[in-house]
Amino acid sequence: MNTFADKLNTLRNNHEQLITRKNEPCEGGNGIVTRYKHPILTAAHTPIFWRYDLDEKTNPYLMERIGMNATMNSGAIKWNGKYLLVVRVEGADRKSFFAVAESPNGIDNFRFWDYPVTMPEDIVPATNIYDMRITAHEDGWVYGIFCAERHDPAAPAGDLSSATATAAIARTKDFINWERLPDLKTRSQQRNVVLHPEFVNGKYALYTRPQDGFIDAGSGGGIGWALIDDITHAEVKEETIIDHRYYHTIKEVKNGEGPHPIKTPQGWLHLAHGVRGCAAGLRYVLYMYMTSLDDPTRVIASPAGAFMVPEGEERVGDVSNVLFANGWIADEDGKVFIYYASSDTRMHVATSTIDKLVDYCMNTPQDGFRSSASVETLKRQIEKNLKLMEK
Ligand code: M1P
Repeated sequence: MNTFADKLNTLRNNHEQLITRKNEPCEGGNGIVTRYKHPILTAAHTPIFWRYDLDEKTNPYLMERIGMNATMNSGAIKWNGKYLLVVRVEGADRKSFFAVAESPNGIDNFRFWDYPVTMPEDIVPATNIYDMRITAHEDGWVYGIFCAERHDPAAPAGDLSSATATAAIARTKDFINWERLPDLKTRSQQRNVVLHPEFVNGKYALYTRPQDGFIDAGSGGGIGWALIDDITHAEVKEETIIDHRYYHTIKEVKNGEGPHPIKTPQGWLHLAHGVRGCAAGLRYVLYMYMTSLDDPTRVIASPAGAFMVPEGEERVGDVSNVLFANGWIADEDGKVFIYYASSDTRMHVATSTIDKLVDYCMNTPQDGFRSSASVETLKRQIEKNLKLMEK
């Protein structure tokens, strides 16, 4: 019979093997991004000392005491030479919290810091917090904007599902100590709110996602933009929709900004998610667009369709058919690490370069919004290629 010490040893060895496993690029693909063979973070990557009471006296069977369910939707930043993810960890109790995991190379060997983030509360405590977007702002602070979910105070008695989504704001200089600022004041509910890294006209600028209800974007229209006078008492007074939703597209039902855009000489490069409804439920895919450096509210490139969709095992999980990204890192050499979650369950990385992503945005045909327009676009490419192939 295995002793407690034997079992613990096996647990530790298996865990260490998992988190130090080398990741490998997948062959093939569409030339725009390279996916990797293994997820970079799963619930099983969380430290053993989070999940197990390691004291034989109080846990003689060495059973898990605090289950972890998922590691998903993570903010990302390069910090002191390391690739840092602020991971949305979801416990077996369905509560999400933030925990930092770091890797020396951005594609494997992600290891969680010992303690999760202790996030101070706003005046009205939130039930659930998730999906942090990280922005190292030019004011010198690193901001984390995330969703704070609370039970809807207007819900009729017995309705234990209706909730409200609010953008919560915190800032840090070390990812350990966080200063919580008051939640964003807005007319509508908000999720997927992201801080632009630079001042615009001397003000903080936010990408927003106005929504009619907790789930329903409704009249929200798409990804919005708002200038904020004072980030320590942030209020959206005016909101302009900059990236609209359209009928019969991948963002027909909802969309939302991913991480903050990357500045390139050709414009701001954006990663976002788009949602459509189908018989299988909501389908979440990633898409890209670009905005002008002179006027970040002006869209200058809008490639049609999805940039990445759930593939293989990515399609299945707690909430199947979902890709969601709220973190990416652009290295100085132009390599881009895209951190995405699949099906609200696990984290992956895909790599590309700024040049390729700009090329993708600028040279992928736009949506013509009708089948006949798509056929005309396709015919133009075929005609050009056939002429080339004749030569
Ligand atoms: O379950 C899929 C996603 O649903 C929500 O996305 P959105 O804000 O676009 O509605 C969020 O709850 C997100 O966390 C989740 O991954």
